[in-house]
Amino acid sequence: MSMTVRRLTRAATAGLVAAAALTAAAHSAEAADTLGSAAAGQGRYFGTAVAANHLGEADYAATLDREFSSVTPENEMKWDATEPSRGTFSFGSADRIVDHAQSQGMDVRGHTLVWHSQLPSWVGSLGASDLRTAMNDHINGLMGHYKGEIHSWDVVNEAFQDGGSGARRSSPFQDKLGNGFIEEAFRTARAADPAAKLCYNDYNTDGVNAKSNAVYDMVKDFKSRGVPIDCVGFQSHFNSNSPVPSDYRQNLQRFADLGVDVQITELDIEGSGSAQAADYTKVVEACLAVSRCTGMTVWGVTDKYSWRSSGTPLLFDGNYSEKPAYDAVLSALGGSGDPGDPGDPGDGTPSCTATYTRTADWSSGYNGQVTITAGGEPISSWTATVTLPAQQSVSALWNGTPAWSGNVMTVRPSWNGTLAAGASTGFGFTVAKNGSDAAPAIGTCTAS
Ligand code: G2I
Repeated sequence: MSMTVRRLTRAATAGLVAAAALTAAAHSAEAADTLGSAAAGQGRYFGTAVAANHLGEADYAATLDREFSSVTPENEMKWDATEPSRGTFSFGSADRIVDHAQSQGMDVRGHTLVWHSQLPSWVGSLGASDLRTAMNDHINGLMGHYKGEIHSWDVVNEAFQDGGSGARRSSPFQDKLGNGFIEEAFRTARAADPAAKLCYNDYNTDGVNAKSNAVYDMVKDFKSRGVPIDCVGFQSHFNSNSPVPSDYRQNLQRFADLGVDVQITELDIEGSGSAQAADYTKVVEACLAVSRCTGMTVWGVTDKYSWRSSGTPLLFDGNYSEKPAYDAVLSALGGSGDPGDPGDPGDGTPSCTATYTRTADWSSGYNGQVTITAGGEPISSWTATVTLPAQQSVSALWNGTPAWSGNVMTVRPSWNGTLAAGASTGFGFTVAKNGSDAAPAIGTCTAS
């Protein structure tokens, strides 16, 4: 299909999509038992990052379609994916995500137009004048293709350095075009799709600090000079080294007070159980407390495909079961779990989730650890299965009692069966690889 036809098709479809989104919102007002519908009840969207290559997985698509009202392509709209060589645009994977979202009445966030990372090498080798043209051509190419179909674009991503200086990060754009490249990108973006909200997006700007101060000063300057900017994205990748800041809400509010919307754009919080759930609650409550916080996006559907998968930072585990963090988010959004949903608090049904990490690795073997987390009810026992690749064998196991059937190891508690709601335990094991380095498959956790 030629690009012209594709553009016409995309624009014509956009009208239908708006109608579908309205229907979804009207329907959801009645039963706020999903993230998207509960957030809609608060006038917000609740989105997730999506990878095109997982859309064919039935459980992935079902969870995505049921729970979320917005999607962000995780990698598919980045420069290396969309313009791998100068002037040759490829939209196949991004189109798959946009088409899927539209068929479900979901909105789409565009991520990202100008970023130092996932940048093809040809961009870095251009001289200043060519680079300026290439940057503007890239913005026009993407925004033109998706004109009218993207609710917010991350126009510029991560242009400030980490640490205390508040300085700009070195990149081909910064080094060759100077500070003005950000302003130029926003002006080009406004002309390319006047209906899209234009965001600046960054990480470690979630609390008040030197980096967020520098972004704040830039936004203030843009607003005072009429440079088009509509929103600031706070990525919000949290873990024990970078916890949810105590002044998170205050920081969101000071940006909103400059006259821009704020969005939580890439939320994930490493951890598990009730501690992780409590951190998610803080984030949702902060957004809801700021009227210009228009929506939240988690950076992935399931822990198993997270960029930080070993930190199990998302709302659904590797089996697409709702984690305590899911219940906490739903509840903070004012939604209520379906009493029939295993894992929802108060359903009276014991449940658990099992997540796997390789904790040590050497040429002939490895150690695996399975973390068992109780759902919304206390449990007195749990059962998890570990299916090993055919060649591998287990030489030791601790904190669990194994039973074997072929290469399937069923593990029950040794001393650690009793768990409070949301609490975690786990078992570990040592595997002889015997020539296979593949990971074991962890089955669904059952509890009593
Ligand atoms: O690093 C987390 C995020 C920080 N903010 C900007 C986001 O765009 C960024 O997303 C991550 C994706 O979640 C990863 O999936 O960006 C990474 C790259 O900067 C993505 O990782 C890349 C791998 O590095 C590549 O090896 C891989 O080919 O994903 C690619 C596609 O799977």
